[in-house]
Order: sequence, then structure tokens, then C-alpha cells
Amino acid sequence: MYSTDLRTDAEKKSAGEALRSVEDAAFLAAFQKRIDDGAIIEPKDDMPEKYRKTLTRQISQHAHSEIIGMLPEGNWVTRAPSLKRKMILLAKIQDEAGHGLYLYSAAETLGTKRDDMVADLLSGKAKYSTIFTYPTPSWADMGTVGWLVDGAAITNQIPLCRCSYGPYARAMVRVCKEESFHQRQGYEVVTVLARGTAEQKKMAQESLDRIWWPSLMMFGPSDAGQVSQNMKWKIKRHSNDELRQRFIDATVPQAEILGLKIPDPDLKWNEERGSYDIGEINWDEFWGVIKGGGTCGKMRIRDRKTAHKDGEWVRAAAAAYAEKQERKHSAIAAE
Ligand code: BYC
Repeated sequence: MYSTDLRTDAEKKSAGEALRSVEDAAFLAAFQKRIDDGAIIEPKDDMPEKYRKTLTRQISQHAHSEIIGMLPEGNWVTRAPSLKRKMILLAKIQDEAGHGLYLYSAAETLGTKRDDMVADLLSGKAKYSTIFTYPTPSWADMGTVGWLVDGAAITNQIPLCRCSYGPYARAMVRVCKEESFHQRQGYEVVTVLARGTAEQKKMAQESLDRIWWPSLMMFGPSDAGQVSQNMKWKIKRHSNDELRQRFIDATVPQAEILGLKIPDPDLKWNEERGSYDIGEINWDEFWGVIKGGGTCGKMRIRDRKTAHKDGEWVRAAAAAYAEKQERKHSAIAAE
């Protein structure tokens, strides 16, 4: 029997059709060997359903984080202290919309439609980073978010440029370059405040006090010593704890340069490990935020729903234009 069905698994999945019925040991071992040999998996390649699901979950959560992450910053656009700061903030928010776009596109190559992913976000079914459920009541937060939140994001995402799934890895290259600019602009905002008046320095310290611990939680739950399936499949290259430690070691000296104090009485340099020891992370708070939406979770989803509804005419216009172009090209091709 010859098959004329040249669609990828992703396309079949998107059309609601069943995929491979047997994922036997030989198939799984052959897939693992490809990964171990350093192969990059592309959308048309065979892959275990769990690999596809894990990536779809991670990439879409990542995309949602970018889009929801625009909201706390959007609140400051009209209140930024100068035209220059307003322009920089707008550019950063626009970058984040772009990141969301690449990431939804990368996730779509795995066979889930963007509309379905967005519906899961708006219904509260899908997760997004816990960090964006925290309020940002001060201008200093726009600096601290860039410095710490984008700083944590880059630490987490640079290894993702070598993720085994090609479309995600390639999207990450540009995302990391832009996040790196975001981190530096955030540090610059905090530097100006920390070197400004006593009141400005107080604002910077107060913001660091609130955002430090939630930024450490961005790396996810403690998983020291575990080699997860994600790591075996080279979706993740390092454990959450390893990346969190990398971030802490890079960030503590940056706070010292600014004369700001990390809000952790147990923070100390560990000579033996060549690394900082920290106090206990409040994991009850972390799981509480994941389960309950945190202080601003409900507001973020409400605001996102409003933005989605307000954007309906743009999506309809873009779809109508695409359809018109398609008809035009088909007519030319038929001549
Ligand atoms: N928030 O087994 P684990 C950004 C979930 S923002 C919410 O360790 P995994 C930006 C986790 O998803 C950064 N949920 O999971 C910066 C899992 O859920 P399920 C967004 C979290 O996937 C500035 C469960 O808890 N970056 O870029 O191996 C402005 C168990 O965790 C969190 C990414 O998403 C959390 N903090 O590791 C704008 C990077 N932590 O399976 C935007 C890509 C854990 O129960 N993602 N969970 O549904 C990753 O690298 C990984 O997914 C994580 C977690 C390190 C976050």
C-alpha cells in the first residue's frame, strides 16, 4: 500500500486524527538514541507523544508568560517619569509581544492551534509564570523587573537555545538577545535610583525586597539531584536548582555594586562551593500562587480577556486579508 498522505503528525493532530498507535520500546529507544547523538528534532519527525505534550505545555506556558508579562509593565506606560523612559518601556513591551508570537508559532508546529492555547490561558486552565501575579506598585519595579525577572528569564532561556526541539531552540536565540537588552535597561533604571536621592534609593530597595524571592521562584520547584525525563530528552539542559543558583551568584554582586541589600538574612558566600548559600524559599507561597492565582492573577486574566475581545476586529481583518490574498494567488496560479 502506498500512502499519499504527506501531512506531518502535527497537522494530523491539529485535524483531530489519531497518531501512532504503538510507541513500543524500540521506538522510544531509537528516539532517545537520536537525542543522545545530538539530533535536532523537527516538526515532521516522529516523536513520542509525551515529548510532544511536554514541549507544547512548556512552550505555550512560556508564550503565555510573555503575553501576561506585558500587563504589569503596560500599567506604567502612561506614568513613566520621562519621554525617554516611556519609549524604552514601550519598546520592551513590544518585544515581549513578539516573543509571545514566536513562541505560539513554535508551539503550533507541534499540532496545537494557537486559538486553543489562548483559550486555555483565558479559561485559567493553562499556567503562566508565577512572577506576573505579583503587583508592581512602584516605578522602581520597572527597573527591578528588567534586572531580576528578565535576568532570571535569560539564565533559564540561554540553555533553551540548545533545546532538542528545533523551532523552540531557534526562537530562543532572538528572545535571549532581546531579554539581555531588557535586563541591562532594568539594571540601569535601578542604578539611577540607587545612586539618586535617599528617597529614590529607598524605592529601589523596597522594590528589591518585594521582587527578590518571587524572582527565585521563577525557576520552578526544587529538583536537586533529579534527572527528569525533560532533561533526558534535552528539553531542559539543567535542573531548576542549578539555574536558580547561577542566577543568584550573578545577581548578588550586582546588588552589592548598587549598595542594595538582598532581603535574605541567611545569604552568605560559601567558600567551599564557590557559590552563595541562601535562606529557605517559601514553597507554600509558590504553590499557593500556582493554585490560587496570587494577588493579581484574577486581574491579569480579566485584563487579558478584555484585550483579546478588543482585538477581535484586528484578527478578523487580518484573516479576511489573508483569505483575499490566497484567492488572488490561486487565481494567478490557475491562469
Ligand atoms: N510559574 O516540574 P517543573 C519571561 C510549573 S517569563 C508557573 O519544574 P518544568 C518574561 C511547571 O510548569 C519566564 N508555573 O516544570 C520575562 C509544572 O507545571 P505542570 C517564562 C511553574 O517545566 C520578562 C509544575 O510547576 N519562562 O520570559 O520542568 C517579561 C512543576 O514544575 C513555575 C519560561 O516559561 C513558575 N515559576 O520547569 C516578560 C521558560 N515553575 O507540568 C516575560 C520555559 C514551575 O504541572 N519554561 N511551574 O503543568 C521552563 O524553563 C520550565 O517550564 C520551568 C519549570 C523552569 C518554568
